[in-house]
Amino acid sequence: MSISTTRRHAMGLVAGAAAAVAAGVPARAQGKVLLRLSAPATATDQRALGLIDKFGPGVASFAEFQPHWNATLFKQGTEIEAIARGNLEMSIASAQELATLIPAWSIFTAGYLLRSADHQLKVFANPVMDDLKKQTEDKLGVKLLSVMYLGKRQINLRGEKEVKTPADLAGVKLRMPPSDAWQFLGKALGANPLPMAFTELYTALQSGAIDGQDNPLPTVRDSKFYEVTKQIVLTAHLVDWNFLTISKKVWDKFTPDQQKQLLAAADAACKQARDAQLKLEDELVAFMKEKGLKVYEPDVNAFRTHVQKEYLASKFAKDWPAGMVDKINAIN
Ligand code: KDO
Repeated sequence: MSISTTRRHAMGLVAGAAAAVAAGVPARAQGKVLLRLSAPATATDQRALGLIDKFGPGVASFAEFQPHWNATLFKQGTEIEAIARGNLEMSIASAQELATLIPAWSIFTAGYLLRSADHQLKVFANPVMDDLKKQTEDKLGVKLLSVMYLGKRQINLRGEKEVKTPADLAGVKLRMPPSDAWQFLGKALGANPLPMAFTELYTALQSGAIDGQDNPLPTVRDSKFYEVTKQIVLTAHLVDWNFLTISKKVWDKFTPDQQKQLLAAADAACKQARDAQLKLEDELVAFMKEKGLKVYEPDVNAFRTHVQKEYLASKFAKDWPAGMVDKINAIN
């Protein structure tokens, strides 16, 4: 039985696409590489806007950037595994999720270590990070392209009781993202931590299933948590960062020039997001007060002392490379 030309052509396309996928590189029309990114961030978050405005266009000549926001493609914390299985090309990773796979990353889940967006950039570019980056590439098959400033994490509560020290958080059901390192941070703050995905947060605050959460002010505004909470406690307990990541297998298939363009586009996207987040952090205390929230300045030294004591006595500190805390503190 003869096979029609159309069918033969279609079978040729399928075979070609299958070969490309087998090589671990998603096939695309016009020879562009598909770069699917999955993240729990919303499409209006500054990190998303930076990637849409700068990263996608910056690599458009050889790749198709396809972002999936609100964890609609992969659940928060499962993206690294999806990349390892070849089902995803990019993610916005946190040190806390990397720490579940490479324990030494937990050094960056410790409160009050990173001091500012500028300190983050200098630490990320410092040789002190080389071994962690190499382990992440070699063991997880993930390359860190650039650092994303998430912001200063503050405590955001449904209750009205003023919080001055960690003792005031005793018994408070504080949602933290789902991983050991995150849960420990909640405990180190003095609260009763509960694991919950970011996408469930608004409803849980609205229903009272939790007493509060922690996130930078831009996130509190972007996800409208101010509608279902009553106060912000300016602990600034973690100057938080994420990493724009790409599958090492996909990265290795690009030419040196394409890799240069990927890095430049990643840095441009992260710079746009960082500048926007910093501007918002300056403006949003007034915004939260206008929305009727109390904004308290706690005894930050009491929080810093308590959190650092808890971490240094914890199992996490045993996984930290010798001398790394001092090296990070010495970066100015
Ligand atoms: C969160 O779940 O609270 C968190 O802030 C953790 C971050 O690492 C990051 O995943 C962030 O959520 C999402 O990007 C949503 O902003």
